[in-house]
Amino acid sequence: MTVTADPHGAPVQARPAAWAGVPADNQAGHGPASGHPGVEHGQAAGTAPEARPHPRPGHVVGLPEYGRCAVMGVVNVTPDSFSDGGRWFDTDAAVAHGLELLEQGADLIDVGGESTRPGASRVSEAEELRRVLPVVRELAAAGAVLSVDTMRARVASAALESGARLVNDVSGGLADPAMLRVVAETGAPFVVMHWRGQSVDMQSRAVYDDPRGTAAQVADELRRRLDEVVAAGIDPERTVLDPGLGFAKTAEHNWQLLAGLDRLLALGRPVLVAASRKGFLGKLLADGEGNPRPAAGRDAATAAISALAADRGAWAVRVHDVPPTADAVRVAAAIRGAAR
Ligand code: PMM
Repeated sequence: MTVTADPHGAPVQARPAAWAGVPADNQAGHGPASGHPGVEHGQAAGTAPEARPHPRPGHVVGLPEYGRCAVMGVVNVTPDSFSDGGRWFDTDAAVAHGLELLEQGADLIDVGGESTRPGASRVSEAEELRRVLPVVRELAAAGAVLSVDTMRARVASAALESGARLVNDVSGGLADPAMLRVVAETGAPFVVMHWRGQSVDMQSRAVYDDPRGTAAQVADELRRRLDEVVAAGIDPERTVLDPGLGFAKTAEHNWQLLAGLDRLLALGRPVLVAASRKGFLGKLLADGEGNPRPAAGRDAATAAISALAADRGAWAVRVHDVPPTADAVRVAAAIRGAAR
């Protein structure tokens, strides 16, 4: 890895040596043609200051090309998710909800059978399979582009066989030693989220002490994880990075990560932002007595983050309430289009 100057003041990590052979303009739209900060927007002496660039969201091999920030709608087939509290626990309700999200403008649907909220304990593999597979099967049959939100290799492989296209592992392959091999063998695209341990005690690991800031530290840890993922045989062109908002992060860390999204984008892979309804939004929007705003009242704030993340060059945003985000990413795309 080498570090080059960024006109916005942040060091830019060059792509990992493991995939240095890939031509830069094939790398997720963050190559010379991408408009990514630090790659082509150096300012020559004596010229007018440059406008803030609008980096492209990039492309993930194995998934459709969206041409703007994609909208990932969430279907939690769980009785206990903080965000939607078991509303889609029943298979038929989950499938109907997935279809509704597609109609509302979701580009892909993320189906999960295990809650990862802070303090959550694990469900059994059998139970996770029971929750997820029928929903994946039915939504795939309806033509949905599906991702499976799982930390288990067996759930990932069964979901891929049932029609899922993307594996969204919040542990980035760390929770199950078989995960990277399964993903490499199937050739499925893979979300590598920043993760420091299981939800049950992850908040004790919310310690970031890098003098360059939280985003720089998370980006370094994600880059190392990406190197390991690629070394395990996963095509780097099929990877997506995710800062893991709320996972071993305080509210302040989440805001710092959103402020420092460029650090993650500079790793040269598409970035997924999943802020939807999370606790830091509840805290921001607390009432006069300091009571956090309940999850159901956090959708406007979520849509605001969707617009901002899309403008910054996020590949996708993962949300529970699709309509406002479907509009937000289109607004961002229109502004980006007009800026060209
Ligand atoms: N957060 C949750 C679940 N899955 N996947 C990715 N890639 N990134 C995240 O931040 C993430 C995730 C927890 O939220 P939920 O329980 O509302 O789905």
